Amino acid sequence: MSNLLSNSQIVELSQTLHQARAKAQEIEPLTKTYQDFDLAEAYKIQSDGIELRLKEGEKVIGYKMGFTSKAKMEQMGLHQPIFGVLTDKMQVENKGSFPLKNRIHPKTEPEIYFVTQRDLRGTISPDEALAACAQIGVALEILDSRFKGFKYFTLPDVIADNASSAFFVLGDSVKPPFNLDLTNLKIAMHQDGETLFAAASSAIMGNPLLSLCELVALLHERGQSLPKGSIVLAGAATQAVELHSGKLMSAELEKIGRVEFSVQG
Ligand code: OOG
Ligand code: MG
Repeated sequence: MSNLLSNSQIVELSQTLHQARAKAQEIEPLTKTYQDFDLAEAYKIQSDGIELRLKEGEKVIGYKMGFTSKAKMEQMGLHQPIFGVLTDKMQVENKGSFPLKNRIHPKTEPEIYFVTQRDLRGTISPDEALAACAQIGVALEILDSRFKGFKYFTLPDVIADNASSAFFVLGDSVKPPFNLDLTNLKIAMHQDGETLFAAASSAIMGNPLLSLCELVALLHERGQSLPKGSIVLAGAATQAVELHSGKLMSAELEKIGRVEFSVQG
């Protein structure tokens, strides 16, 4: 790790983000008010922030990938895959309601998710990734950046902010044996039944399984593996949209099913 930040600065920044989330108060991007830092330091701020949540009783249950499709890269102006950590407290029930109270500026986006049934480490192929899946399903991720106006411009900022993670809803899924071509499934997001965005699953790195491989590689770079039983969000295939009170948000993934939640004011 390089030394742009001291350990105490890393701790301070993770606490600043933790407080911003707890109080639902947006802050300026860290690199704007503070100073530049690198990707390794950004992941350290992220994991210190997760430690703060674990101390409050939360449990890590998986990971989410970000910027794995062109639509997302272009929406946010950043072009390299990143990951964030998912905890049990972030999960919202399928068909449940999501209150806007105590949120900053939440958005939702359609995702494909995996649940793994064996530990994964190092460099793996899409076939190995598929063989390690116990479930493949459709999800809606609910993002809520801690940064002003949902704008941050740099990868270190968004990585430190746990890749804008806030909540996620897991919907229908299928179990092995998988008779699916994962590169060619239609995925669409709707608001009150009206389609907002649709894409092919190949929008995610050409094959969403490559996003799972990329996560395992990114974890390996940090000396970590992906434990069996992890939930993994592969990254949105389309842009994200803002949430509005009273709306029913849903996503459909061809051959797999549906996920939905309603937004409460
Ligand atoms: C960062 C998170 C990106 C995805 O699916 O690409 C992400 C953001 O959009 O602020 O979750
Ligand atoms: Mg996402």
